[in-house]
Amino acid sequence: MTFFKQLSLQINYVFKSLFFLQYIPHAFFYSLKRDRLQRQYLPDPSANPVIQPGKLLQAQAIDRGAYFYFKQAELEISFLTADLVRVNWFPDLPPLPYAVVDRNWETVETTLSEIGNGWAIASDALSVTVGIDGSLKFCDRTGQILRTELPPQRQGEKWVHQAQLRSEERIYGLGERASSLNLRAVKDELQKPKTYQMWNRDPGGRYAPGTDPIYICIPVYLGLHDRGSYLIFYENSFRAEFTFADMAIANFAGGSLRYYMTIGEPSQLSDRYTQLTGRAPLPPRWALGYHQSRWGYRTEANVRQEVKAFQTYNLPLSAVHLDIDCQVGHRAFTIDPKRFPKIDSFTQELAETGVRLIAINNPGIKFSRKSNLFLEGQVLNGFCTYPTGELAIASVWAGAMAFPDFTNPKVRAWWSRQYAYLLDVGVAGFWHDMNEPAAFVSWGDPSLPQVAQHCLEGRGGDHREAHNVYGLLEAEAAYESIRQYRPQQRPFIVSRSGWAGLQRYAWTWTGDTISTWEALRQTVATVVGLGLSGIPYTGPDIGGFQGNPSAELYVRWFQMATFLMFCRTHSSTSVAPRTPWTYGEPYLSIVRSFLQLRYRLMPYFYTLAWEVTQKGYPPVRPLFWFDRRDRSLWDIEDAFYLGDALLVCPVVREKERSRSLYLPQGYWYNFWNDTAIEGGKTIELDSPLEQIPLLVKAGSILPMEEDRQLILHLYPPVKRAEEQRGRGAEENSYQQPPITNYQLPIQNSYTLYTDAGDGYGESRRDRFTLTQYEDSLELTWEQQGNYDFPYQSVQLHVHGVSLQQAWVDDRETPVQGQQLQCHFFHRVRFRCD
Ligand code: NBV
Repeated sequence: MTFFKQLSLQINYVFKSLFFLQYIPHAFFYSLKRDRLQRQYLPDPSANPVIQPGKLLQAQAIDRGAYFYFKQAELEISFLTADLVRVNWFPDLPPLPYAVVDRNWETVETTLSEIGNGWAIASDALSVTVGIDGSLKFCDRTGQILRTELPPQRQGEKWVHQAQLRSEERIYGLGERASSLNLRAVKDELQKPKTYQMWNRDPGGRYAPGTDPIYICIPVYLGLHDRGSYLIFYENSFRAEFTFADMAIANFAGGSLRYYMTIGEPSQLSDRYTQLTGRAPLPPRWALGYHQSRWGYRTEANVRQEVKAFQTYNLPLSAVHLDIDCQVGHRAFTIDPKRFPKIDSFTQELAETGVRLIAINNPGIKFSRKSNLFLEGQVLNGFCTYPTGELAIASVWAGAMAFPDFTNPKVRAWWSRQYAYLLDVGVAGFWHDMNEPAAFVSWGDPSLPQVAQHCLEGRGGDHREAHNVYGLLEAEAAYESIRQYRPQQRPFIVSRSGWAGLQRYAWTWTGDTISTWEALRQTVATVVGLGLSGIPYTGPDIGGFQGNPSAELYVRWFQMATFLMFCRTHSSTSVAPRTPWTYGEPYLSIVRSFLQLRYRLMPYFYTLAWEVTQKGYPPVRPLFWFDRRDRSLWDIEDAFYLGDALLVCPVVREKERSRSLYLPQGYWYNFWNDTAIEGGKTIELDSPLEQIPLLVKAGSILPMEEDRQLILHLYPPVKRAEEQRGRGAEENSYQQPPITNYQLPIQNSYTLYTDAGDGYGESRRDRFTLTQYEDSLELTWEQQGNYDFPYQSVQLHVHGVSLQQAWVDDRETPVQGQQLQCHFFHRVRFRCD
């Protein structure tokens, strides 16, 4: 960076810091008040005795399960499916159904039997043993114990729940964490196991690996050990703390001890969890493209210039995000008409070039009688209050703000209506920021006091319960708004905060991370952890939010984000503007090639999005996803699967030009040069600046598109014919070829999903099955659905074997090198060497 550039950045920084000074007095007095109110009104559970269930007195079979009477507690165990149980201890404060979606669960047969020292309630997949003291054991159908729980403890409103962890056990999830992927691996400064907070938090404009909590805390985790894997979700939004040492300890400030336990392979756990909390709907296809953002696009002219540069540099672009500087005095639902004078035609002009405009919104409403929104909110009685009855007012960007109470259904409906005019002028989606909710403070928790009052659907309660669902309910209001005002378009919402179920309404991004190599590495674990917590659409600010990444760091960050579902460059107002061309050559060309690859992979991305609607699998997956038995995969947090076919190994260290990876078992192809590699061992992979290692699982059919042509890349299941064995076709899932005793043929299937890319019209599923015989390959095609095939032609590209001849529906068709050009077919046979 030149001296003058640095100087101007410094000046900018000083100027911005001065701007922040205006908030200091209010933040100071607010912090005092928050603490005072909490001292005065926060219940103190330690004044109560610790109560355990006591002796089990009686058990009774009920529909789907059993009910147990203890001396000092009651317990209901209900099987929602054969492998998913709901456990509910009483007395409790029933949770509001914010996370769990209504569903008519299948009927389950259960049997209740008395055993040695308690009772067992079982389906044919899972049994729960209830000890005489209230301890529980969860076993699979073979009798393997997957989890052992101690009797719960209740103290006033508080619940403590403990389970034994096996020594090798790994724990993943808890929403969005700037932690290692295995949450148990982390120790604090005193080498004690780290305690994870369940309290959505704005870390104040920047965070680094280790910061906890951050924006999305979800009380769900996946346990993995030698005997199997399970997932537990606590339906309790109260402030809580989780620790994982010899015991897993969950400590809730209030609410219910109601939780869901499911067992099975990691994919089954995601399937069940998203059945319970809902699946992400299909996003508009454009949203899977590239997004450009910056806190600093102040005018229409700024944005126009940026979009033009994308065209000049031949870089694809799908959306531009407008940050708070597009607003009038940082107020919600505003776009300054002076600086965006023709927003209506501007959004249209952009849409003609394929670019959508996304507008930011913060939940706080300017506390002023000159603000209509404030007056409306007051008439509705719709703002959060202190226990004294006064409005809870804290400083955020627009100054003193009142906070809409999204736990009030009337407020959600009112909020929904506010999006309408922005939709009318062509804004294509919304970006929810500061919705933890965040407030400016001088010390302590940067949010509303824990004792702030909420409607909670009419039953009433305080912020300890409502805080974590605040962003979720705001997202619900926005989602409903877009569904109502634009019924032909799929909503696109990005929310910084949220809770279990956020996936039903919104995407998220990983927030204000610093621009360091460690933060880049962290992103992988954070995104994978979010995926295992049910949130499939996420990605980082490419290059980090706070800081000026070097060209190399930006390129490496970009290369990784190319393979995440949400791909967006964004940065703070106090750092140098950042775009793919900021660093000149050769970086620009590298970024361009990755962007173009992402757009070529769009059919693959889009089909993954469809798979999310069907099975709830996170598209970005940990390496143990397909093989939880291989312990070497449990701690890998610098590589990930994108779907079934691709294994992505980002480069997360400066100047690294080759990197090692423990490759999961089976056969793999190097995407860049088709070399076949056998897994089950650690390998070294080249990673020149212009590439990151990318592997394709043998047996995959990888769809790409270019100029209205569908290109199916075919990767034969195994390299050498004598090492194969027969297997059945599997829907979009790769079958691991065992290392010995192979038999031909091997079959793998891939279903490609297509539709109009937006709206709710017809769709089609094209199912391709690749079969490997001794010296030939066969590809068959079955079509389903009424949407017209959107491609003009199909190209088949065979990898890893030398293509000699091909027959399309029994007619010999010339091949060009490894490729074959065709259109519809039922069956193509390839002779290969
Ligand atoms: O709206 C400004 C920023 C935004 O750019 C960023 O992405 C958010 O995470 N916002 C936080 C508020 C201020 C952060 C210091």
